[in-house]
Amino acid sequence: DEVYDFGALQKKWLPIWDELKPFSTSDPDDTRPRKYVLDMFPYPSGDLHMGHAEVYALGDVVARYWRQQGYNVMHPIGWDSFGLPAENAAIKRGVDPRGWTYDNIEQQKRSMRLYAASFDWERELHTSDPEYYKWNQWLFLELYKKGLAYRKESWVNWDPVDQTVLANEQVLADGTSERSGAVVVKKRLTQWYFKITDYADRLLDDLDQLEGHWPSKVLQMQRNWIGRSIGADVEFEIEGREERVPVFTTRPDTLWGATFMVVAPDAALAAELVEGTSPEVQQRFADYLTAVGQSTEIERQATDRAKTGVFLERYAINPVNGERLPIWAADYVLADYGHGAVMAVPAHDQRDLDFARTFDLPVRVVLDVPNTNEDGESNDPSQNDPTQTGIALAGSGTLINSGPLDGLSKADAVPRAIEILEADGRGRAAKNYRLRDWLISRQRYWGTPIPIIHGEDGTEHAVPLEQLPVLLPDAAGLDLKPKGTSPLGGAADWVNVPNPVDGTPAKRDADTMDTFVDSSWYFLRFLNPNDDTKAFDVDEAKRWAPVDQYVGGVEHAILHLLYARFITKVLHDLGYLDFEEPFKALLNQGMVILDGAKMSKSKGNIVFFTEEVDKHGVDAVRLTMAFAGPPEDDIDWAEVSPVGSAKFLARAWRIANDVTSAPGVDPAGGDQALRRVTHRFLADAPGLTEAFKFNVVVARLMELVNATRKAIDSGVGAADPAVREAAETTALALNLFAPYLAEEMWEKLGFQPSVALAPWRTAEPALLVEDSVTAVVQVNGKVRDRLEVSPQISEAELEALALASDAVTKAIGDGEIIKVIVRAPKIVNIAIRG
Ligand code: ANZ
Repeated sequence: DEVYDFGALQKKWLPIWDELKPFSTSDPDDTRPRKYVLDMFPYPSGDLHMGHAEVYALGDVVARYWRQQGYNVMHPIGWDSFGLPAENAAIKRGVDPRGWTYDNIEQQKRSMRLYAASFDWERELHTSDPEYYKWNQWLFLELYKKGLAYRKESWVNWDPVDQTVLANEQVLADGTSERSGAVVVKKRLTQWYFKITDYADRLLDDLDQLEGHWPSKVLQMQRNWIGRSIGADVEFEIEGREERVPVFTTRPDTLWGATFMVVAPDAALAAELVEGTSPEVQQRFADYLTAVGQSTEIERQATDRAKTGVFLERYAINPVNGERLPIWAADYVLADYGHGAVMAVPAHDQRDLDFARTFDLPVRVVLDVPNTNEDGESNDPSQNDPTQTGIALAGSGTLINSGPLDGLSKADAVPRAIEILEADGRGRAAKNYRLRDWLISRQRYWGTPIPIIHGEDGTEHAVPLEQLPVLLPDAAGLDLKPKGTSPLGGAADWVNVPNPVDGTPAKRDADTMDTFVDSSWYFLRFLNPNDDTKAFDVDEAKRWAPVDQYVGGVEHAILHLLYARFITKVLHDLGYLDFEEPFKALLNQGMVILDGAKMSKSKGNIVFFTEEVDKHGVDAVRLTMAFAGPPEDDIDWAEVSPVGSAKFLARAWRIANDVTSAPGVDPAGGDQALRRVTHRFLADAPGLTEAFKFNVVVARLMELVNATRKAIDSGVGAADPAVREAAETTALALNLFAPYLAEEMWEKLGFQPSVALAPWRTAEPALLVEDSVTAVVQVNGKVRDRLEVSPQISEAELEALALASDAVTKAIGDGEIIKVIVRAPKIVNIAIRG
């Protein structure tokens, strides 16, 4: 008997697949319907890790599944190979980031091929190849020409360790850098931006189309990130100042309750207002501004933080009632949201109330908010006084103390207030977004050079298309250490170029692009990765895109997905794409953890990919990933059993070895009980797979293998065609989870490779009509017959059937029946004397 030797199978099948190319999608005459299954491509930080092992196992289940269902499946892979880690590693070791990156790619690729995900390797790409980043530059210029790429000076998030700017999305909730862990500070710099805010409404509204196809958590995170608020802009006159000051409010209904105004200390407006006030105020303000500079945006927004501020000794006039409102500068108002100033309504806004209580400012209730206890009865009215309770009345109610709005509900008062403001030219309906433009320039080496040339006179010139790519200069001789300006600026030969207009001395833009630009459109490049005449092929995109199923980590819930959605919409508007959402469906896998903790180098609790694969084999590791639980859940590697997986695979392997019937034999006459198990599985597995219940499919497959083993060992025998049918079904199913063994079983069962191209089989309806169970009939403890009966059979019916059996009557002979014990539907025990 042969043994299950995963190492031998891996050695045997890899070269055969290389030869057969079963996963190639390059045949233009292929008429099968298409599916595009995409796994998020890896960053080559070293060898593959267990997180990769999970995502590529699960993504491959989907790709292989659709292939079995008769689809032509595009399933490409490449490397997201620009980025800071390469550069930091290079600085640390004094090597070239290019060498470090491509060495890692080589290693990952070897592991990836061994891991046997069904990728079309002819489409492999690396974003750090000039053949790829040339088209990043093309994309940049497309946006530039449309006014969607622009440069401005602004406050940016600055990572003081990596010495580079960060997108808002790269600053963690605690105010530290996602990259280096350093506390992020603000710095004023001129940077390149992509105008994603122009697309805010579409990015938000189109999320509705993805409902049910993307995890709802991700949809919610995207919605929050875009953060659309609907309200009004209200213009306030300022005493002693020409221009009015607009504020954004979501509650124009509370305008009569405004008792002061607050401006962000770091907004230009604050500095303007403070000019011409007393020297004491100016000093106090200057000190405050310095203090504010130390805190992060997150801290400033924290609700539990003590309120601080400075009275500017200036006054605003409420446009609806002419009241004088003192103007304060306070850091809970942010400079770059709305207009950097608010009308403060302490009775109905908690932050304003906290501030008013700190500085003893007036509070005026303008909404009668019913205050009811749990039984719905009215409570003590003092409970409704924010000055006493310290709790702002945030709910709905009836307007009071509000002139023309009195008696209206909040819902009616909001539009009415806007009408009143509009009639007077003092305001209008307005929307605001949390979303900011996408800061794409980085002062680092290992990225795509920005294809712009700056003239001495400050003019900007796009590098002509025929001069693309603007190649990265050689790293040799450049100082890559972070210093706040791009290392590319140090490459004199590279940076100094003639002005494309008049030949006068000019300089290349020395910044490189955020690597999220690279990954915002890579799914299109896979369609024609070797075309050096265009970024992607419009017809191929029509044929294959959008991606039918995207698979990857929830860590990309905001940034990457939002950027890819944005770029897709831009390319749609430019006429290149006929769709507006890049990823029709999204599956987020959980993390692989150990003993309940995230694996990390510093904790020393890393499970290594190569070690697991060496120990248990690729198939067992992949099966373990699929069997561990719902894909979204984290997998604790201490609680799963790759050893158990390997044992199961060995059991499946022995079945294929045991089968003695010839291929093609008609299973109709085979054992009905086993056939029912097989066909139930054939019927259920597709729906379970499409619902991502891979673990259930594996559990059901284990049942099938157990049933087959029992049939072989218990009289049905290895020659029964039902056994062959079950073994073939097992091989087809294992193709999703354990491709090496599946291929070997398939061959053993007498078929040509590849099992990955063999179609799934349809269940025979007759075998699904009603499940039967096997009832055992014993006479004096000895099994005399087995009966196929309905699981719902009654005791009396089963007893009657048992006593009518030929084998049983024969066994009883002349004996006298003393007792019949029936346990429906499984057992009948007959005791006789004689
Ligand atoms: C008056 C008011 C009364 C407000 C009330 C709220 C409740 P979202 O939903 O986040 O858009 N605001 C406006 N600009 C701000 C800034 N730059 N920094 C901090 N806060 C700012 O919040 C909009 C509300 O946040 C606005 O509506 C404004 O306060 C405040 F009972 O105006 B409101």
